Amino acid sequence: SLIASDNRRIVIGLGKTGLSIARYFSKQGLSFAVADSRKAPPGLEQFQSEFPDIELSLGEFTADQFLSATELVVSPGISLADPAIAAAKANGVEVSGDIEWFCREAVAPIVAITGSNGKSTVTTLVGEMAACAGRKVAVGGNLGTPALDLLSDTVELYVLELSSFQLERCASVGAEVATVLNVSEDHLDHHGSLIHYHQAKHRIFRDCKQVVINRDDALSTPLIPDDVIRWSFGLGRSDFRAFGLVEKDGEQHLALAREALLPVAAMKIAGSHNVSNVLAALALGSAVGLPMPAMLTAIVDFKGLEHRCEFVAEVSGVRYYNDSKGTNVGAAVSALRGLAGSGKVILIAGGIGKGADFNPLMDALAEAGRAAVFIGEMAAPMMAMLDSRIPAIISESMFEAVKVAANYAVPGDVVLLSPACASFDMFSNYEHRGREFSSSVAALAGGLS
Ligand code: UMA
Ligand code: ADP
Repeated sequence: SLIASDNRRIVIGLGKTGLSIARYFSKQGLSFAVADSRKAPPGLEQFQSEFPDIELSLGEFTADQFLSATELVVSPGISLADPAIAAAKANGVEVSGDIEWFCREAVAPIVAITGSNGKSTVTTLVGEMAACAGRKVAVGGNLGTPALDLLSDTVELYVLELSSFQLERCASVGAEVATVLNVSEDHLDHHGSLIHYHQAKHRIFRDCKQVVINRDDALSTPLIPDDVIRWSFGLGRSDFRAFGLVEKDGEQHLALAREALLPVAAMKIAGSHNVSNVLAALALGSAVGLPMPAMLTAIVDFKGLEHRCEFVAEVSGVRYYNDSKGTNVGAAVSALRGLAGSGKVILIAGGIGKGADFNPLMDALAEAGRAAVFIGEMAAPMMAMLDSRIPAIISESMFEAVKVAANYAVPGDVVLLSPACASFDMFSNYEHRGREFSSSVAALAGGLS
């Protein structure tokens, strides 16, 4: 399975990203080989039909496999700590990723978005704002279409969601405007510590022209030269180039400087974290010159994404929300606090814990929760950490969890699935988990009616 020595550039990984890199290199006339540690990677069939003549190596990487390469272009799902990759790197082999190649090639301005939570929501909304303004916009990256597949001469604006894995293998982004929306613990099993994760995210600011800073999260503030233009957002007062909230006619409004722009109540997406996301999108859109009326129209029309604090149904006076994409502690805490209104929340949480500290979630639960239902690998540890501060129970299936949660709820309450964990112990992915939740709610509603 050794790569022939005349193939000095090796694409590692044959998923969506690997395929997009292969397409780009072959279009550019650059020679390359491909390696994937799996025997049957998802992109295999597609690759063999598009590139029958390109050398491919499948199966576990070996220490000497990459040593004679000049460059490894590594997919985001493969750790740079992989022994074979680390050995090559230590030997002077260059390591890059798809975003590095994209940024070298892209001509149109790039809006680059990262952060622990809210990336997909903000990326999608900025894309819709640009479309609403009549710009030819391409939206992708960690969200949906791999960046290299977006490259086109007709694109006027790129809006990219970038993960810490994509950023850690990109030397320079050179975005027109970049933001780290917020930083809370996630993927610590991979990055090892919050500092490494923070460093990976802040690479997004390299060589950017403008930045957007979250005034409510000090960890989002970049160390950058003074000539870089700064915009900001936060739930406090607005100011010059600073989006925030003001009260007008007894109502909260989104605002820029001293100007009220839109009542918060006009937004369709729920929770204070989503107010923050909308203000971030306004700041990013303003930085690339999108007209305010188009941005506000896009906000009013925006229904949010599936599995993100998505309203499912109201049954017997209890509202059910699917936040299956709440896969870390910060996300679940903000969903819980954001949706707790007049009633209390019955939270369904648990799954694979990724090495996080769950105490902040237990504290939020003790304040805003009526009860908790825990599922998956983290169920027993979460039960112990909650320490009987509110009623809690462990459930073996999503349907049972929803049934138990419904029993705890009283009219006016919210039942929220926001697991704070990855889903792979019980489900194929977060979408599967969210669908199981929604269908359980539907079954429950059917049984009651
Ligand atoms: N893998 C191997 N051996 C290999 C290569 C990959 O076992 O040689 C495994 C990885 O460990 C991983 C899986 O295959 O479990 C997929 O890895 P990949 O790098 O081939 O992934 P792609 O299909 O190219 O998808 C990636 C992003 N996936 C990851 O970062 C894990 C997608 O984000 C992204 O949409 C896509 O590129 C296009 O840019 C997904 C994601 O879950 C949605 N991202 C994480 C998140 O949002 O939290 C970071
Ligand atoms: P990402 O792409 O970063 O995972 P999403 O927009 O898909 O972000 O939202 C994922 C989850 O993160 C949501 O379901 C919600 O629980 C939480 N969330 C969204 N926006 C924020 C925010 N601004 N701050 C904290 N948590 C958030």
